[in-house]
Amino acid sequence: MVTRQDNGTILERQAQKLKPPSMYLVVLLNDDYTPMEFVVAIIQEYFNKDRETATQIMLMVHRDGKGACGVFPKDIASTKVELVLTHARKAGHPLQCVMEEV
Ligand code: NFA
Repeated sequence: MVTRQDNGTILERQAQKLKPPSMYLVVLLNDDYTPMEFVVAIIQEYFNKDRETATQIMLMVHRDGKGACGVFPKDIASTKVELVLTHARKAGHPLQCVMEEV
């Protein structure tokens, strides 16, 4: 571990070792009960998509079983998953939302 903070060469070597933060897809999973309209509204609200794009994503999840809504750094992806799940549970829907490392 490097303790000197005032040496430009040492700090530069440290910086080169830093990896960019891992990115995570936030993925919605299909189920038989959550209304399509609710899923579209969720995608618009939490993933900043317009209604047309949100509808396309919803239909992909409905057809293929899963679909990505966006890619984010870990803490933001985790927060979005929790917000979506909390919203869905409050509304009484079983919608599932997970994150996958890219
Ligand atoms: N499959 C659900 C239905 O037919 C719609 C849905 C789409 C649910 C995407 C979850 C995710 N009502």
